[in-house]
Amino acid sequence: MNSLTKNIKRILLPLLGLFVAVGLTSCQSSDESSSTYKNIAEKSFVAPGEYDEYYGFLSGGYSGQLSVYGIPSGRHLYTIPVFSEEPTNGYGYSEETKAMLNTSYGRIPWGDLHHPELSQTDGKPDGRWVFVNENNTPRIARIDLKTFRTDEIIELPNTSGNHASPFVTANTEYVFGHTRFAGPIGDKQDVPIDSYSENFKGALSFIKVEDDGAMDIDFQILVPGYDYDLSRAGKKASSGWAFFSTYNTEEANTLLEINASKKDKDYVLAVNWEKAAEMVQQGKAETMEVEYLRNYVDPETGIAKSETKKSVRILDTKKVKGLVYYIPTPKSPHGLNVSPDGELIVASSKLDANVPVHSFNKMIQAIENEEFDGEIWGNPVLKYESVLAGRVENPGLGPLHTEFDGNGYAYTTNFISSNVIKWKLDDFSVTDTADVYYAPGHLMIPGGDSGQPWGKYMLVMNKITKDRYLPTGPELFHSAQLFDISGEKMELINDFPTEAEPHYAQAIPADMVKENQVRFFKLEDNKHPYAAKSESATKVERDGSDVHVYMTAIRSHFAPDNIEGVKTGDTVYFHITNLEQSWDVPHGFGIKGANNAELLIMPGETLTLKWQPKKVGIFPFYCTDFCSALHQEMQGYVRVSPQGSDVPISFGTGT
Ligand code: K7E
Ligand code: CUA
Repeated sequence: MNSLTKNIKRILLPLLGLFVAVGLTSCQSSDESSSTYKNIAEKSFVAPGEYDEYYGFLSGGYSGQLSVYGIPSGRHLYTIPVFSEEPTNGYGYSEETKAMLNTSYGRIPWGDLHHPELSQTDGKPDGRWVFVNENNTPRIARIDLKTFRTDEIIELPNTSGNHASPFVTANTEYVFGHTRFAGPIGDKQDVPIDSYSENFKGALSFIKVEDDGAMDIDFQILVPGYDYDLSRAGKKASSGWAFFSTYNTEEANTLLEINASKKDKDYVLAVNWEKAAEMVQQGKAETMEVEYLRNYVDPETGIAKSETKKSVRILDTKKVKGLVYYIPTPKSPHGLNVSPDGELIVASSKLDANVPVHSFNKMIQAIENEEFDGEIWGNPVLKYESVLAGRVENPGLGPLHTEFDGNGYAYTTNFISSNVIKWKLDDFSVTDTADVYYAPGHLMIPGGDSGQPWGKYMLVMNKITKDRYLPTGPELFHSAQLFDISGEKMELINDFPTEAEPHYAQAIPADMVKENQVRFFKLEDNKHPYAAKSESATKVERDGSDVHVYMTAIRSHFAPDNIEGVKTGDTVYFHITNLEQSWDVPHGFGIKGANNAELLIMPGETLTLKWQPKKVGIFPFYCTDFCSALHQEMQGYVRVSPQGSDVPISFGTGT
């Protein structure tokens, strides 16, 4: 072997070794990735017939509804109608539910739902209710988790765009919300838009929640006309306080994309709600005349009612001091989150390079030591450096929302850089970054905004789905991506489309809700005034041009199923009682030409469909829910005669 050959060997052999090594590595990595996928599949797979670990409640955004998903499977379990009519079960169409959508602006069939928030006891989600906000025509709804039904909707006066809402205090003493769009408050409503700085204000609403869930506005706090974006209650050390992010402290009324981004800092507004409640108790609030509606389901009859409220108690922070403090916070913060121990207040400054984290203790000290930096309406602006606990440096671009895992870490979404960072609460260092597809808004860890997170899963809700699922034309659902966060690294384990646009979500261990589920309503408890609790109680009664049909449904017929004597110009009310007394036997009711929807009637329940026949003829009705082998036989006829006809009312089965 000559020296040349030796030299070639010397060079080539290691190279060959390198190739082999590279080959092996790539081989290994493909083994690794397939085993990774197997792991992932195991982590989110819920076998047929098995139940998910968590109920996830995802806002439906502009659908106005709340979607229920199983976590970790991503299975869509149900959609709870809240602010929008729902043809699936006749919510908003039946006479029993129509009033839920009443407002002081008239009846509104649609809403924009952003934030679900579970009720809490001792700072921990308790599984009683979930509250949701309506962003457009300001309302807060309460959903009962025994029935997954909307039981109450309250309107917020002096509010436009109820976005910083609906967050609860540690024992659900209050659910609160804040106006996003400032506006004139009080008698003087007809003002020039450019008189913003003079006339526009903001109002925070504190809504008292009774033990049975009933809500009413206890008081409002008047503050300057900024845009209030998000909020959370304090907890533990900081309970008694609530914190709100603001933008547009420039008080611009046009082209906000430029004009509301001018100032170096906006504020986090710290509100001592406990003190405010005391002051209201001491009679220090003024009473303002307003008009707002409270809609609620009468627990006896199951029929929704509206009541009009005429006044609200106001604490004006121009006059009442010691309730609010302004914490300077860089660049139009969006998300506002409080750590599980109540000490850290994270405001995601969406236009800043860092995420500022404020300290509650430092805030209290700064108040005591009067470390102030000016005032607003006579209320102190605290020194930024005096309150700042630290910064998450270079978190990514466009930080929006943060949640906590209860194990010393926080997770923040970056809208622009399409990722989530995991960072340490003790030194604000970033320990992991995970890409998401694509622009994330909120993220959710079960209990992750409460005093006691269940830090196993994290759901990230993204704005742009693009190539994640089969295309559905120009319009796409948004995506939710589930991560396992039990290890050091965030691991993507599931990916599923969501209804409309989920903003925020909440989740709770399934056992805390599952056992309390109502499976059917007891017929003996049915106090509906038009219930027919047996076939012998069925009848048809005329009252002027109103015709009331007391009808029953049971597998597999309606009684009565032949009705005559109805005339054009009549208003017919079909009051249908489902006589079944076992789980999962709903009956449906649809009639040709009805201008509303079907009814889906649960066992033991009575629901009413209003029908105004406009044409003469024979109108079939039928059960819309495949309830039994003879479901197709579950049908009947109404004969409609001309207005002046003398066909008498008659009804029956099998005459
Ligand atoms: Cu960030 Cu309305 Cu809470 Cu959407 S909001 S993301
Ligand atoms: Cu009853 Cu189908």
